[in-house]
Amino acid sequence: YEAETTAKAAESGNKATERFLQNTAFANVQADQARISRIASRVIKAMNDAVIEEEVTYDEYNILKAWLIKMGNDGEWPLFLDVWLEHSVEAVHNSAKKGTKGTIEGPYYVPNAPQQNTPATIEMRADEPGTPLKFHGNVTAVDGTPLKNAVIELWHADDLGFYSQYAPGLPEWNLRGTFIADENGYYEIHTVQPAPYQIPTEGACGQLISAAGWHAWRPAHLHIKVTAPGYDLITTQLYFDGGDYLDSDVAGAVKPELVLRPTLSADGTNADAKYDFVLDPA
Ligand code: MBD
Ligand code: FE
Repeated sequence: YEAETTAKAAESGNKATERFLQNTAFANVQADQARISRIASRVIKAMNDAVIEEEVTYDEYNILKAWLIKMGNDGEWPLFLDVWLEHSVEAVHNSAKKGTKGTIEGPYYVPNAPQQNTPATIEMRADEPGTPLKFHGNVTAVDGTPLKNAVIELWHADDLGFYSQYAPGLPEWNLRGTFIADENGYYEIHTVQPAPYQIPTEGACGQLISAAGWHAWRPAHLHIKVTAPGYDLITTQLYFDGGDYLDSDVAGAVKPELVLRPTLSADGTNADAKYDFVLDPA
């Protein structure tokens, strides 16, 4: 798996940027001039307040300019925004939901992953490293109705912390799939446990992290989108109890309701994690 370890910030960053720009879902949002003025003024004021209160120098101002230019050159705007801002957007978006908690999507979702009925095994290499994980549970509505044929999209990093399509040397759909629950809303997906994920260190985001003395890690996580006809789509992530960085996720996206407590087989080689999803009506 040597090739994966050569993943470069600019490679994954530029792919995330390209992919994002292909997504035109927001292209027709109507501009509300008063709202734009209000929000833009607040953001500009927050930056000016920081400069005045911290007595920012010209040297520091020029470092900021160079760093923002690097952010674009590295293609890391999606990474920067998803790590340090998306969690607040998600909080607003899901504030009225009663079902399963959402959390951020992050920069590495790819739509239209190969679809299978469950029980199913996600696409992986014949010699895929990592602890085999049986991930299963029920999908219901908030009123308890089982949601037959619910659709579960799952994507996650491999045992070395790399995502297919964003790190070199991985099959296109490795550890990505779309799964259809059965007629009782039960799903069962066989995969491997992901490793914690480290934000690319040599790009603009990594530069900030090391300059500030922070760490660049996210706890190991599964990314999931769940929906069913007539129900809201929820985008979320699931984490692993006892794993590293659960209390210090660089992206601030961990919620206690989203932590799995897998059981291990008697010989310790296989993990089993059950999680029930609950959807809000559309
Ligand atoms: C990830 O895998 C991720 O989930 C987020 C939020 C940011 C960067 C990489
Ligand atoms: Fe992720």
